[in-house]
Order: sequence, then structure tokens, then C-alpha cells
Amino acid sequence: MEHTPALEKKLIQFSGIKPTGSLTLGSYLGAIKNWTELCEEYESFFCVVDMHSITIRVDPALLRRNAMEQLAYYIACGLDPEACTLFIQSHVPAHAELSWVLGCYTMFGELSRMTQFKEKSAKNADNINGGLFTYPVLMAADILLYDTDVVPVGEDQRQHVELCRDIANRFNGVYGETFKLPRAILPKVGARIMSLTEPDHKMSKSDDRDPGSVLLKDPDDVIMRKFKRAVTDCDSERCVRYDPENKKGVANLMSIYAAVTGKSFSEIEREFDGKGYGVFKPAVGEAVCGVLRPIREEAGRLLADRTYLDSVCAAGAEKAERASRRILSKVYKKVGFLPRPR
Ligand code: AQP
Repeated sequence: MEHTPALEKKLIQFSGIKPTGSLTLGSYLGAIKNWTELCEEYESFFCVVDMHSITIRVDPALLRRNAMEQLAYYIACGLDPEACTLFIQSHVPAHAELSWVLGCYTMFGELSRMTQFKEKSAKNADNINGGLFTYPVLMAADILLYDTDVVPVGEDQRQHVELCRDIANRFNGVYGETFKLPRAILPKVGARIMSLTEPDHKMSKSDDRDPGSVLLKDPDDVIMRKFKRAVTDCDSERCVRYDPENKKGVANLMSIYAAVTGKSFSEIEREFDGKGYGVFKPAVGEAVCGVLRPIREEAGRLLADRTYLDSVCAAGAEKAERASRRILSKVYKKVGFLPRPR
């Protein structure tokens, strides 16, 4: 009999974003753009992590709307639901189930050290709930359920992926090889896009009205206005030079321009040599509009076809459910849970 070589198995990428608001240029450049670029090489799972959203109080109707809108934007950004698994986290119960188990292998001290927990607790002092604290455990479950090799994220999530590795390692140490140890992949430029108005703060999606956040759904005129008003620096030289220590606003705009055009910092410096911020800022705005316009238009078309989006959700949930059961069963068996009688 003729020998057929086994098909080479692709490595796996997993990532997700919580639907706490409208996706921003930061979510796109820090995460989604990288996902699309890795799709060819990796078997891909992308999740709308709605369960992570309720660590702060959200309006239920708004959460549903944001989740569906986010799914549409995933597709509009170039993630093909036929080629990768796109799904909603709360549709796949294995995430919550594995999260409980992993929580028992995560130390209180480890969770207390998470920067995001400290920042979010400071912002929501009247609601420092258990979910906010154990958020990274659920994130570890999201990742480990799919036998993930790489997790493309922005800089702010690197610490959570490191913790995920520590949890997996600890579990493997007790029960033998169970989980792969995933690693974070960060984009070369755009791993931390800052607010256009406060270049010391990350551009974030939870405040849609923040003039420093560029939303993927912003029309061109709004994008242009935000870039024209972007904070630069009050230094006397007023030149476009990459100096993240002393010229934070300009460095941020240069990172955005580099990420959307593929140009290097020295090419950008040459391009705007002697031209000043009055030319530079609208040029960045134009370049961003050129990238976001087709995405926004495609998302608009998709959102008008709810039947199609529902079918993507259903197919994604089924594929994710099937893929996640294997690891969950293995974990349940290892920790000593009785098999469910048939
Ligand atoms: N400004 C950013 N620059 C680079 N990457 C970013 N990401 C988010 N903002 C930037 C990356 O996009 C993904 C978003 O995941 P998330 O929504 O689950 O987490 P987050 O980091 O908490 O995002 P936000 O926008 O700041 O949400 P809120 O305001 O709700 O807390 C991650 O890969 C992140 O690194």
C-alpha cells in the first residue's frame, strides 16, 4: 500500500478582545492586524471575549450590540470565517469550566501582581469584584483550551500571557504534560498605541467619546479632526523625529504612521524633514483613513446582514466547542473528576 505522509499540522494562534466598547485603532494595530497576517501560517481561533466584559458594569443590551459589532469588524478586518474559527466566548461553556480548574492552580499573590488588576481597581474603586481579580485565569483558560502555540496581543496583555504560561507549567508539573506553553507575539510597531490627546495613556476602547481614541467606525472627517488636534510637543524644534522619551506625542503618531504605511522611522523622518507638524498630522490622518475606510464600509455591509452574522456565530461555536472538548476532558480526567456516565 502506498504510504501517504501525514499532513503537516499547523501551529495554533488564539486571541480575543472584550466587547467593552467600539474597537479602536489601538485594538487594530496592536492585535487584529497581526492576527490577519498570521492566519496563513497558523490554524486560527479568534474570540469575542464577552465574559471578560462583565468585570465592570455594562448595559446588557449594549454588550450584545458591541459583541455582534465586534464580530462584524473581525471579518471586515480580513478574518475569513471559513478559514479560521470566529466565535463568541459565552457560547462555548468549556471556557468557564476550565477557568474554575485553573483558578485552583493560580496563586493569590500572582493575581495581585497583575498591572491591569491594579489599574482597573483604581479606576473602579467601588466595584473591585472577584471577576476583575480572576480575569487572567479565564484568559489562561481561553488560550490553553485550544492547544495554543502563540497569542498575538498588544504590549499590555503580555503579562497575562506570561501568567498563563506559569499556570500551565504548574499544572504540567503536578499532572504531567497536559498543556503547551504558549508565547505572546507582539507587533514590531504598534504594540502600544497611545491616546492622541494624552500620550502617556494607552488608547482604550472603554470610553467611546474620548477624543484621544480613534474608533474603527469613525467616519473620515472625525478621524481627520482627531489627528489634527493630536497633542504633539511644545519643544522649539517642531520637527518630526522619533524620540519616545522626550517627544511622546510625535513618537506615537510616527508609530501609527509606520504601522499603517510599513515605512521605517528614518524614512518618515526624511519624508517630513523641514515640514513641521502642520503637514505631518493630517498626513497621518489620511493614511489611517485609507486603511480604516474599507474596513468600516465592509463592517457596515455585514451588520446589515444579521442572518449571515448569526450563521458565523453558530458555525464558530460548533467548531470551538469541538476543538476545546479534548483538552477539557483531559484536564478533568487528570484532576480526578469521575467520567460522566453515558
Ligand atoms: N492602545 C493599544 N495599543 C496596542 N494594542 C492594544 N490593544 C488594546 N489597546 C491597544 C490590544 O488589543 C487587544 C484588546 O484586548 P482587550 O479589549 O481584551 O483588552 P484591553 O487591552 O484592556 O483593551 P482596551 O481597549 O484597553 O479595553 P478596555 O478599555 O475595556 O480595558 C489586546 O491584545 C491588547 O493588547
